[in-house]
Amino acid sequence: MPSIEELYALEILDSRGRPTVQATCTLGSGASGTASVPSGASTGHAEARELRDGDRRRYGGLGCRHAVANVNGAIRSALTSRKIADQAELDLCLCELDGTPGKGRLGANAILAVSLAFARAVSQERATPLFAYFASLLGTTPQLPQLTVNLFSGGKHAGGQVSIQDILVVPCSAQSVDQALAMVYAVYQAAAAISLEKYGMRALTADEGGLAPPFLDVDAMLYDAVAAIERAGLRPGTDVALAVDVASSHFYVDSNYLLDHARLASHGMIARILTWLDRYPIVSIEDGLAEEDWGAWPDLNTVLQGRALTLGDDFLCTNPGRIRRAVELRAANALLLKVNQVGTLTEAADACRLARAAGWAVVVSARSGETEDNWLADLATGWAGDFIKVGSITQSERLATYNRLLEIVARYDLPFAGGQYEHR
Ligand code: 2PG
Ligand code: MG
Repeated sequence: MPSIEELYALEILDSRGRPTVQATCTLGSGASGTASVPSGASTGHAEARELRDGDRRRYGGLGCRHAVANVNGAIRSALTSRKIADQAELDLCLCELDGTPGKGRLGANAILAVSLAFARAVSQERATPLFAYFASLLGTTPQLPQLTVNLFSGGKHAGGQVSIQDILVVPCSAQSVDQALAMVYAVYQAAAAISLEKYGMRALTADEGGLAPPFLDVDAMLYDAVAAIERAGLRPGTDVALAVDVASSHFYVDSNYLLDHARLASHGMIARILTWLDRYPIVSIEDGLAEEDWGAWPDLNTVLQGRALTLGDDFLCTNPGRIRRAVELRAANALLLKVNQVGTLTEAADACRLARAAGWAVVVSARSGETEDNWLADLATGWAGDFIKVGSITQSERLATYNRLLEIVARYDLPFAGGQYEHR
């Protein structure tokens, strides 16, 4: 049974230059693990609460000194020199110590840093790779995920030149992570060339490294994505399909969707999504409706059935209660899993378990604010995610995760989840 000898946190910066929390956990055996916490920009209302300092003179109020002080103070005092049976006991202790439903007292950022650092330390103590430790939490057989890679960005990740947030490419004919990355590279280069020709844009990128030319509307974005696949010498839908993060909560105003100069009610939004599906090889629609538009989600799920995944991000917030409700209502069939939306590994594992029990697909996702920490690659592999969503292939905070996937491929003989979701 591990005991925590020392806990230490510090404030570091994420890929947007905003503060976040890094923690190191050292066990009685001397094994030690360090982990850093990501942060979102297009966040759901039901997400666990990051603790930010609120002092506008420093990082516009986004400092994490209080969260760090909570790790080095209250959390350290409660946990050091104490035997901890396992991850579930540690995470429960952290939740009880916080005592609020949203983890806003100690901060979900402080709590997750400790939850992850403990996981790394225990995996080191057991001399197992981190993905194997994660797999042991859920009882899964590790598997490498298929990639979904950000190509074009809009919405909150790119200054809102189009309302929707991301068009991603899914290299569905790839037989390995390595082949998938090489295909994505070819499409990304073709997309950069198209952006230069059409919009005179150098490859200036958005928060996650996606290209962000001034598209006129969503159709222009999807059209160029297909053109990039073709220019790369690949077959749209057969070699490379598309996934869309509509992130529609962020343009849902007074029960209407403000999209491409139109004002759409829920059924109008669903009809619009269907026109995209008719024209482009789309295999997944994320947050096609707003997080509070519960009544319309089952209709969306029905019309997408057999054509594309109905993927819930802000809608579900990796929150077991919301997932249960969505399963009952048949409101989705895929979970976007972000550990920091819920705040501990154990609660994220519960969310994953619920989704799997309902027969849903699972997409393990990074945040738009990331660090060089690569634990997400191990999580997606250990929990046998169908897909991983990391962002684009051009920024080191994203490549840390892709490169860790390549390392796992090279060192361990694991199956690859690719090939399951070809466009039909
Ligand atoms: C999303 C994520 C990742 P953010 O909406 O899916 O792309 O963005 O981390 O800003 O919530
Ligand atoms: Mg999203």
